[in-house]
Amino acid sequence: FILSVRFCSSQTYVLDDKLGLGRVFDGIGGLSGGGATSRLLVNYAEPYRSQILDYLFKPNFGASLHMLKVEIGGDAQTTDGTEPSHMHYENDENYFRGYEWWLMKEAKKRNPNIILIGLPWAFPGWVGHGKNWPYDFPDITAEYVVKWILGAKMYHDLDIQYVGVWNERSYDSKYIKLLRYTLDKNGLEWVKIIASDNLWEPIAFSLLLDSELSSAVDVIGAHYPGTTTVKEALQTEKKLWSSEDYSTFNDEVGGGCWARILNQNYVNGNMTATISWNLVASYYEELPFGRDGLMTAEEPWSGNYVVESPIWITAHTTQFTQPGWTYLQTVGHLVDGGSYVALTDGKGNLTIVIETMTHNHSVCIRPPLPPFNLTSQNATFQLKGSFAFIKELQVWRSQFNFKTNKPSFFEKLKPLKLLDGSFTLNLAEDEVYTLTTITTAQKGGYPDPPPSARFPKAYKDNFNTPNPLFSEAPYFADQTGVFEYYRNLTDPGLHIFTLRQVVTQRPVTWVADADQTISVIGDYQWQDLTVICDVFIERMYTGGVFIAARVNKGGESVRSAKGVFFWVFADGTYKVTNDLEGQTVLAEGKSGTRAYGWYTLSLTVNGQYASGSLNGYTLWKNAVILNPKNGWAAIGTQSFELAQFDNFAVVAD
Ligand code: 147
Ligand code: CA
Repeated sequence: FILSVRFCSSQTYVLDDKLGLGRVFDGIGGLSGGGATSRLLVNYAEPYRSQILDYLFKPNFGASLHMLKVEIGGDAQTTDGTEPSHMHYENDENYFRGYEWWLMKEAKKRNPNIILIGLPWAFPGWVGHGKNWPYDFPDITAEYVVKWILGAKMYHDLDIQYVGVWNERSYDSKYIKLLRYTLDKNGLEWVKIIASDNLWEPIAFSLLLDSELSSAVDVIGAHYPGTTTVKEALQTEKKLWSSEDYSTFNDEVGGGCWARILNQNYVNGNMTATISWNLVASYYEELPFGRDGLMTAEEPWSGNYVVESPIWITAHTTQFTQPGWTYLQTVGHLVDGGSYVALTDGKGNLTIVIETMTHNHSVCIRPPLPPFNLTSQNATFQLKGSFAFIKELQVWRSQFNFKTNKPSFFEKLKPLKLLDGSFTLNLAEDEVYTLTTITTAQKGGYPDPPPSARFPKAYKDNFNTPNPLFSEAPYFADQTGVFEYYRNLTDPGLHIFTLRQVVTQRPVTWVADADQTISVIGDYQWQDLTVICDVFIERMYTGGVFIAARVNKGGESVRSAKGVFFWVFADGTYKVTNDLEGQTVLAEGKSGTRAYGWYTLSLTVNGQYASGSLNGYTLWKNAVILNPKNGWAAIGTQSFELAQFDNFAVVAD
C-alpha cells in the first residue's frame, strides 16, 4: 500500500459510531424462480450438485448467501419456464412438487440461519375463478398463499420468514390486510410481509396514507432501484430492500454491476438487503436472460458448472457480516469515484467494503447507469469511536484487471497493522476490498468439474421411476403447463409410469402463456433429428397432443414459438404445423386417433424436409420446413388438458 501523492488525490474518511449507527443490515440473497431458473440444477449428479450448492450457501466458502427467495409456483410461465403450484386444483394439495422445497432444505442444511422468502408470480386459474386477476376473491388468494407457508413448515420443517404479494404486478390494499390477518389467524404472526416487489411507488404513498396497511407491511421491496430510493419510502420508516436486482449477464461486467450495487444500494438508497435475480443460471441458455445468475450451472448432462465473478463479489460482503449487524452512519462515496460501507456487530467487530467499479465495467441490465468518473486514488480511513483501538484488519481483495483480462478474485492479502486507528489504501480502478476484524472467511474451492459438453445426441426416457425425487423428468423444461411423473394404477403394464400434463385451466398468468402446453428438451442447436414418443389423449373428442422439433422460443415469447409440430387429435385427425399456435399448416389428414388409447408418434426432420409416422407407419412426408433452422425438441397439448407421454426418445445428427 504505497502512498503516491504525485498521481493520485488523497482523502481521509472517518469511520465512527460515536454519533450512533445507521440501519440494521438484513442480508444478501439469491432468487430461485421467477421462473424455473433452477430447473436444471436438480439433475446434476453428485458430487457436482453439492459443490454448486456449497458455492452458493456454505458459510465461509463462497457466496455464503444470507437469504434465499423462491417463487411460489403458480403453474404459469414466469420468465424461463413454469413452476408447479402446490394446488393445481381447488381440492388439490401437494407439497412435494418442483424443486424449491428441496433447494430451501439444501440451503438450510448448509446455513441453518438462512432467511427464506416466498413470492408468487402467478396463480392457478381457480384462484382467480377464471379471471386473470387474483384479488376478486382475496380470501381465496390469501388462504392459498398461507397454505404454502404452512406446508413448508409441516412437510419440510422450513420457516418462511417473509412473504410477498404479486411479483411486479398490482397490489391490493384489502388483499394485503387480509393476508396479514390470515397469517396471524394461522399462528404465523412472525411471518413478515414485503410489498410490493415493484417500484417504490405507489406502495410507499399507500403506506403513508393508510396506517392499517402500514401496520400489515414490514418491508418495502423495490426492484432494480438503480441504487436510489424516494422521499416517501424514507418517510414510511419501513425497511427498504432491493428485493430483486442484478439480472445481468454473469461475466466480469456483471460482477462489477453486482459489486457496485451491493455497496451503493445502501449508500445511495438506504437499502438493507439486495437479492439477485437469479441465484444460479440453471436453465437452457437460449431461454430469456441466459446466464443472468450469480454462477452458471446449465449442463447437468456433463456435470460442468462455472463459478462466476459474482460469487466472489458476494463473498466480500456476506462472509464478513451477518443479518442483524448494523451499518455505520459513516458510509459514502469516495472522492474520485467508488464507495465504501462499514458495518458492525455492536460487539467490536468492524467490516469495511470498498468498491471502485468504473462506469463501463459495472453497467447492469437496468436501469440505465448515468455517467460518472472514477480514477485511482489514495484513501485514508480513520477509525474512531469503538473502533479507534483496532490494531489489525484482515484484507481481502478482488481486482477485475479488465486491461490484462487476468482478474483475481477474493484474494487474502497480508493483514494490515493499524497506527493510531488509521490506514491508507492505494485504490486502483475496478477493485473491491474488504477490511475486517472477522477472521473466519475462506475462499472455498473444488477440483475443476467435468468439461462442458453438448446435450447427448441420443437421449431417451421411459419415465419408469416408481419413487421419483422430483415431480419433473430430467431436462424437460416446461414453458406452458406442468408435466409431472404419473402412475397409471389400472394400466396392464406397458404404460404404468408416464409423464402427464396436469394443468387443466389457464392460470392467472404473469406473462402471455401459450394457449397450448409445451415442454422443451435438448440442444437448441439441433437441426436434423428424429423425435419419438408414445402419447395418450385424455380429453374426449376435442383433445390433442404433439411432439415437435426445432422449437425456437420459450419464456415469455413462447406463444410465438415456431418449429415443426406433429399433432394428433381425439377427433381422428392429424396436423403438421410450423408454429405452436397452429396457424401455419404444412400437412393434415385422417389419423384414426382417439382419446384413451396409446399411439406412437415419430417425427423426423432432415434439412428442409420432415416426415411423420403413427404406430410405425408413415402418415405424412416431404413437408417443407424453411424455418426455423434449429431448436429444441418438445412435447405438449393443444389446450390446457390432461395428456400423457411415454417412451420419449430423440436421436440427433
Ligand atoms: C423481472 C422479473 O421479476 C424476473 O422474474 C425476471 O423476469 C427478471 C429478468 O430480468 O425481470 O422483471 C422485470 C422485467 C422488466 C423490467 C423490470 C423487471 N423492466 O423492464 O424494467
Ligand atoms: Ca413408462
